[in-house]
Amino acid sequence: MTDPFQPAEDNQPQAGVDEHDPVRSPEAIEAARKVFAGPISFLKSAPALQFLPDPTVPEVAFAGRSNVGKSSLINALTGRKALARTSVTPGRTQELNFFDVGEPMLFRLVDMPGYGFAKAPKDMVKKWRFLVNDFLRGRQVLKRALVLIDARHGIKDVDREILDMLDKAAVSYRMVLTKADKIKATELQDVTERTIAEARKRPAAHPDIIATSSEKGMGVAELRAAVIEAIG
Ligand SMILES: Nc1nc2c(ncn2[C@@H]2O[C@H](COP(=O)(O)OP(=O)(O)O)[C@@H](O)[C@H]2O)c(=O)[nH]1
Ligand SMILES: [Mg+2]
Repeated sequence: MTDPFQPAEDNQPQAGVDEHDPVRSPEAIEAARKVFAGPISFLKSAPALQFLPDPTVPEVAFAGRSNVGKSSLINALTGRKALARTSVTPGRTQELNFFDVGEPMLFRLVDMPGYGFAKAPKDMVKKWRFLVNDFLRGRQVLKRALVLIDARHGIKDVDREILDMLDKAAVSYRMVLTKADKIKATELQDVTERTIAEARKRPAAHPDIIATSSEKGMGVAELRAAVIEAIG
C-alpha cells in the first residue's frame, strides 16, 4: 500500500525548473550544499591591493550597493549567522574581505566594499573606484562576480558603474536579486524580466539571474550552486 503522506511526484523537479540547468539541478544543489556545510573561515581584510592573499585558489566576489543585503546573503549562503557582519552603518567597510571555503581549501569568497551610499565623501568614492577596478583588472584567480541588486528597485545607475567596470575588465558576472520577500510575486516577475533583458545586452553578464531572500531562504541553494559552477 502506498503511503498517503508521500506524494508520488515527490522526486519530480519543481515545475518550470530545468533539471539540466547547472544551478538548478537537484544534483548540483546537493553537491553545493555539502561544500557550504563544511569548514568556512574568515581569512583577512585587505584595505589595499598589497594586502591581498596569494592567488592560490579560485575566487568568487560579491558586489553590491551598501545595504543591498550582501552580508546577510553571505551569512545565509554559508549558514553562519555572523560570518560577514551585517552592518547598520553603511559604507563603513571599505575593504575586500576574504573567506576560505573547504579544508583543504577549495576556493575563496570575496566580500567587496559596498557602494552608492548617500553622504559618501568624494575621496572615499575615489578610493573605492581604484581599489575595485584594480582588483577586477588584476586578479587572475577571480572566476566570477555576483552583483547583488535590490529586487525592490532593480538595476540603478550606481549599479551600472560596477557592471560597466566588470564588462570592461571582462570579469564574468551574474546578477542576483536580493530581498525578494519584500515585493509581490508579480513585481518580482517584472523586475526579473527587466534585469534579464539588461543582462542580455551586457557582454560579461550571465544571461540568467537568481532571485533571493536571505530572510526566507529563497534562492540560497541555487546561489550556492552558482558559486560552485563558477569555480568549476
Ligand atoms: N526583508 C529582508 N531584509 C533583508 C534581507 N537581506 C538583508 N535585509 C536587511 O537589509 C539590511 C541591510 O543588510 P546587510 O546584509 O547588512 O546589507 P549590506 O550592507 O549589503 O551588507 C539589514 O537591515 C538586513 O536585515 C532579505 O532578504 N529580506
Ligand atoms: Mg555588509
